[in-house]
Amino acid sequence: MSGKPKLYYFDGRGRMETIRWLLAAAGVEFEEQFCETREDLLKLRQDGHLLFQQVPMVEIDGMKMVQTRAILNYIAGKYNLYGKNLKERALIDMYVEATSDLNEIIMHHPLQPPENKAKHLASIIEKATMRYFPVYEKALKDHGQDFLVGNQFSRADVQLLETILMAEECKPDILSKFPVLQVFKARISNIPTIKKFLQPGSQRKLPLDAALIPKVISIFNIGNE
Ligand code: P9H
Repeated sequence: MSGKPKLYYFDGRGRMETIRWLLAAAGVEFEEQFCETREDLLKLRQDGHLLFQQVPMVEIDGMKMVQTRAILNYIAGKYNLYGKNLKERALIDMYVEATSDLNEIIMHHPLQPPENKAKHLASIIEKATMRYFPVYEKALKDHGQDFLVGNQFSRADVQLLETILMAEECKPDILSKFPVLQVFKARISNIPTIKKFLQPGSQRKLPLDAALIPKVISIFNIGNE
């Protein structure tokens, strides 16, 4: 074991991408083992590596962690991205649970049947612009600080930036009515660790595309569970 965290998932975003973002933002190098086939997933199960028979799984500090939120909480705590006290953590949790809700909708968009794509995209844009982004725009405007919580960099900033970029892939001008978020996006994107992760050639994954979708469907037996 190299001491670096090792991530077990398929070679794409899905539920592992936010974990990649948080490790990258913390400046932590990590290794990856990709499930290319269903056999790869079944092998991880047979070898007893998956507590609930599911990935993402992250080997870190001698643990085989599963459950995305549990993994994110551990990384945020370990690398001081979780606020200075319980109240800040509470606010961070409210913010990241909301970005996760929007992220969850966006990450499933590529897996939508063609006849449902347009409606699903419309709901992404509606929720982003009417429910979630107005909250972050107001919070940043009201306190005028560089970061969402406690005037210091936290997982809330990382996960909001990730979700903003995913939403912009759905609708490039989705931030047109959010001037403060536009400035926030530029500021957080220029943090050295994140700037490096946004460079081509990093371990950041591309959106699920036509080539990868059938592979994901076969690995996880989607639709035949
Ligand atoms: N609570 C792939 C692409 C986009 C979105 C989701 C899945 C849930 C957590 C095998 N893992 C399709 O559903 C694949 C979870 C973890 C847990 C899995 C099975 C998923 C996907 C792969 N499915 O937050 O970690 O749903 O292992 O038998 O359940 S990810």
